[in-house]
Amino acid sequence: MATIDAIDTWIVDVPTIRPHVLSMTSISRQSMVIVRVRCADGVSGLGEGTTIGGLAYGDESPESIKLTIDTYFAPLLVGADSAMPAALMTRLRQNVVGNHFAKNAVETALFDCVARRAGVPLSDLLGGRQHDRLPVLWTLASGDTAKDIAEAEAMIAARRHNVFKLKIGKRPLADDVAHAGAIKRALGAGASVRVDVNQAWDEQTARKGARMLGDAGIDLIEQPLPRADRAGMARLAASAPIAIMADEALRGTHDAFDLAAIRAGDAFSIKAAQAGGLIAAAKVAAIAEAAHIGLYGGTMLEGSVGTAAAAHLCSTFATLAWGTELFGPLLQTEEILATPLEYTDFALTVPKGPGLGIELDEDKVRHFRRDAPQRTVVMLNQAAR
Ligand code: MUC
Ligand code: MG
Repeated sequence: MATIDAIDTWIVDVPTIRPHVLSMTSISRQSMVIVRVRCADGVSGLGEGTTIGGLAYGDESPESIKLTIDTYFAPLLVGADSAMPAALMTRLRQNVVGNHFAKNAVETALFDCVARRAGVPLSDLLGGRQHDRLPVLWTLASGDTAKDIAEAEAMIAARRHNVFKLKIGKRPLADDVAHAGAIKRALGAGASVRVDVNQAWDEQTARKGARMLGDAGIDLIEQPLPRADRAGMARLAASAPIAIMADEALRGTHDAFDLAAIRAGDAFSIKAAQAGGLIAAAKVAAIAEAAHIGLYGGTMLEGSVGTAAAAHLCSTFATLAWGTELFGPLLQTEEILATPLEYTDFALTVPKGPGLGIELDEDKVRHFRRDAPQRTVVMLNQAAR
C-alpha cells in the first residue's frame, strides 16, 4: 500500500504579461495553489487550484483553496492509500461541501501519483488519449482594440493562435460590438473570433447582442447571462443566430444534466476546477456528448500544472467542436516547470511522460511562493506603506 505521508500546498504568485481585463475584474498576476501529495513509496503527485481575481470570479480564492486543503482535506487523506482516488474523493465529498477548485487540485495530485507509479500518462487513467495535440485559442483582453489587434496579428504570424476570444460585457453593448467587429474585420475570414461575457448581460441585452455580434462575424457567445438564469440561456440558445456556450453555469454533473435537458447552450466549457475534479469534468463532457452539445476545453487561467491536467482530460475526448483555451501558462511572465509545455502550430502538445508528464522547477517555485522569505518581507513592507 502506498500510504499518503503528507500534502504540501503553496500559493505561487506570478505576474501576467499584461493586464487581463474581464467583465468582473482585471488581473495583473495569477495566484496558483500548487498541491503536492507525497507518498510513503517515494512517489509524489502534483495538482493546481487557481481562480481568477481572488473572489471576483468564483466563491473560492487562492487563500481559501490552501486553507481548505491544509485544514480539512489533509486530515482525511494522510495515512490513506493513495492508489484509490475515487474512494478518497468520495470521502472528501462526504465531509466537505462544495470547494470544487480545492477538490480538483487534490484529485489531480492523486491521479498524478497513481499514473507516475504505473509509469503511464495520466490520460491513460482517464480512458486513453485520442489526440496528442489540442487546438488552443488566445484571449484578447488588454481592454484596448488597437492593442488587441496587434496582439492577435503577432499570434497569427508566430503560428501560435488563429482563434481568439474577447472578454466583453464591461462596456455598453454598442462599444463592445464595435470592438469585436473591428477585431474580426482586421483579422479576416481566416480567424475565428468569439466573445465571453462572463455573465454580465441580461436577456434583452443578450438577444440584441447576439444579433449584432452575428452580423459582425463573431462565431460564439460564452456565458452571456448570470449562471442562475438557465431558462434565459435556453431561450437565447434557441433564438440566437450564433452559438451560445455555457461556462460558469456548469458547476458539476447536476448542472450539466439540467442545462442539457433544456439545451441551455450549444456548447459546454469543460473545466475540471468548476466541475470538482477531472472525473466529474469527464462526466460533464459525457452528458454534453449525449445531448449533442459541443465540447470546449475551458481554463481558469491555470498555470502549467492545471493546464497539463486539463490537456490530459481533453485528449481523451473524441471531438472538441470548439477546441480549447488551454493557454494559461502563456499569460504568465514566468514558467514554473523545468521544461515548459509545448505550444506550436496553433496547438498544445499533450505531455507524454508518466503522470502529468511535467516536473516543477523547484527554484522558480521557491522564488514565487507567497511565503518565500524575501517575498514575505516585500509584502510586509508594502503593507506598512
Ligand atoms: C472564462 O470565463 O472562460 C478563460 C479565459 C479567460 O481569459 O478567462 C477565463 C475564464
Ligand atoms: Mg468563460
